[in-house]
Amino acid sequence: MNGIYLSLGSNIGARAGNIARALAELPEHGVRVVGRSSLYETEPVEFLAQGWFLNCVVEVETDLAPVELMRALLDIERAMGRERVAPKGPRIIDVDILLYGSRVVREADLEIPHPRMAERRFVLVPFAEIAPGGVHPVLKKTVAELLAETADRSEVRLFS
Ligand code: PH2
Ligand code: MG
Ligand code: MG
Repeated sequence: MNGIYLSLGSNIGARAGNIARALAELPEHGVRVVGRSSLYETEPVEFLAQGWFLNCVVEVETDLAPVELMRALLDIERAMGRERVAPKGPRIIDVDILLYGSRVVREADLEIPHPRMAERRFVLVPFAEIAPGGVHPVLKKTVAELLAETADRSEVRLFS
């Protein structure tokens, strides 16, 4: 069965430290990290006039329902002082739900699977590192297939 997967990104300040802090906060909210990808340095997409990001994907376990999980992630972002300057613009931390098992959620404030995940190498490359066989429940394709087929050509490099 599909697990629950989150994408983390940061392109302001101590990027690796920001991601580490968000990961450390997850257990305080009832979210256990059971797998994580490497960190990748990634070219900004969609909103281009901003610095490169660090991104990773983690697998988690939680009893929180999708909306509760989203609220917990927003709490973590707020506690870390995230300001929403521009949509898709620079941010200290961004934590998004990619997949929640095979659940499909289509609400105004929450969409799962993440609506743009198939168009983003900064998601698909780290995702394929930890779960190439994860299945997108709407597109009915694996993460490895989505990565092979994506039209996105933006750069994603292993960060060391
Ligand atoms: N997040 C965005 C928009 N663009 N580009 C990269 N490389 N990484 C991101 O996390 C990212 C982005 C909106 O959430
Ligand atoms: Mg977000
Ligand atoms: Mg996002």
